[in-house]
Amino acid sequence: MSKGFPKDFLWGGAVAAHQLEGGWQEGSKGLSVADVMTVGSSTSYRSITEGIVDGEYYPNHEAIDFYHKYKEDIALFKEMGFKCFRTSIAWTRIFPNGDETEPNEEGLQFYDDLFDECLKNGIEPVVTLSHFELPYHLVTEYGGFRNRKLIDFFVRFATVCFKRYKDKVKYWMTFNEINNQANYNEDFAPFTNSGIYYKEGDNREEIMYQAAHNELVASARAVKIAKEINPDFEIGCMIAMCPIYPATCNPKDILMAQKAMELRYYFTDVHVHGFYPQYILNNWERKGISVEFTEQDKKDLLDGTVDYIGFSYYMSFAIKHNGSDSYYDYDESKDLVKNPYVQASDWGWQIDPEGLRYSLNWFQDMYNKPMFIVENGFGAYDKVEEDGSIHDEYRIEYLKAHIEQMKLAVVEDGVDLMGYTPWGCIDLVSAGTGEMEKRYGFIYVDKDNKGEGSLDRAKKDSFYWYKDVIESNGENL
Ligand code: BGP
Repeated sequence: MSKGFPKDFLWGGAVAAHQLEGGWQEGSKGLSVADVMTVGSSTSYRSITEGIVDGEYYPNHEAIDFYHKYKEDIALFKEMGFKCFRTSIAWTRIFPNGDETEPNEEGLQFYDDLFDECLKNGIEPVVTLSHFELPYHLVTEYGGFRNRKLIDFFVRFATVCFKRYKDKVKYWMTFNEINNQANYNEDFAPFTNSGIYYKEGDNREEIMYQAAHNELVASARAVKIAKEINPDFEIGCMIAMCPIYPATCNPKDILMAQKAMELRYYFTDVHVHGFYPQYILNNWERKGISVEFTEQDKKDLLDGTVDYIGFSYYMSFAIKHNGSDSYYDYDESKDLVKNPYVQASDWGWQIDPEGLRYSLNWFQDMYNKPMFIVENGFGAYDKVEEDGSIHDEYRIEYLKAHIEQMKLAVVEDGVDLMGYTPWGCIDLVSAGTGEMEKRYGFIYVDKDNKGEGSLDRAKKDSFYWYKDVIESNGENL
């Protein structure tokens, strides 16, 4: 039995390009779906259909200006002792419209500089290829990932990145939280990479399955090509993990929870095993869902299985049987219930550290693959005191409780965990709401929800706490 975390455990932090870079029109970057998002999640659908509207505020345009300030920020990550830094490559910096045949050299150069800066500081870059920042042109022109043409566009983008950074980046992930789109009841899911918004009369479920399939095939093809470019690459999938518990021990609730888990996590089966579980195929047949699924797709899925499971963990859910005859007629937005045993954040996210241990064990039991917790964190309002200090003990408490459970999973349960990168290690724009004031960082950034502020950086109490956690390899919590 191990005593603690492995010696080479990858402690670090995670961000996504669109949530912190800014520089939305610099270096010949194109417009992404994130660039048309306003503040307030309810505006997402309008934003995506209307594009840029005069007089509106678009938080990602400047974000926290990491595009110009990255050296300063990486120096702070180094000070905390980061072994790795997870970010994404903005697709629109490399292919501004997404469908060009030649990449944009200025964009490629930016990431060369960024990765060099990380490596110079002893920080290993961990890269997500698609993190909710699809070229907007691919939505307006092609309808997003419902269109199979996007498979080729993604593979081209991925191939360019693998070739260019093959000696700088070892750890990759294809699609961030690919399974978030399972909730097709949202009109437009900014939390997905699919670029899908639904219209009146659409068969949403069918469109979702097709888009998800196209992404899974695109991912598999990219993985296969990546291994040809550099066999030492480690390529993972990225799953949003919110375990769904049965609300009671009523067998109907238990079965409901099991089915809800299947519908939310079958993506992992396809990524890891290279084929669909039978319950999905049966579900398609029963509901008359037709997904274009070629013989070549079958081969590609098998040839492009992932090396590890990257996942985010923020919260857990609970579910009650909804009375319908089929356990497959389930709607996340209606059937989830409040868990009376846990507290929630100001945004209603249920805080459940044990759920992280449960998730690690669940993945281990289901897939027996190495895992990487690439997001975990506490979005909260922070207060800057008169002397400039920021006492975020609630964040420390959240992270400490989660790391404790992660440690139990490693030490007692023996799960295979590669690393831990808390989300939003520096304050950034919220993906779900566009707010700046839903903060996750160890580093405070002076900017508010309206875009006002100096953009100055400041260390929160959690900065010093996390530094000590890393230094002691998770012993001092
Ligand atoms: C995950 C995303 C991130 C991130 C995080 C927190 O779903 O991968 O991009 O933003 O959630 O969510 P939010 O920003 O809405 O608080």
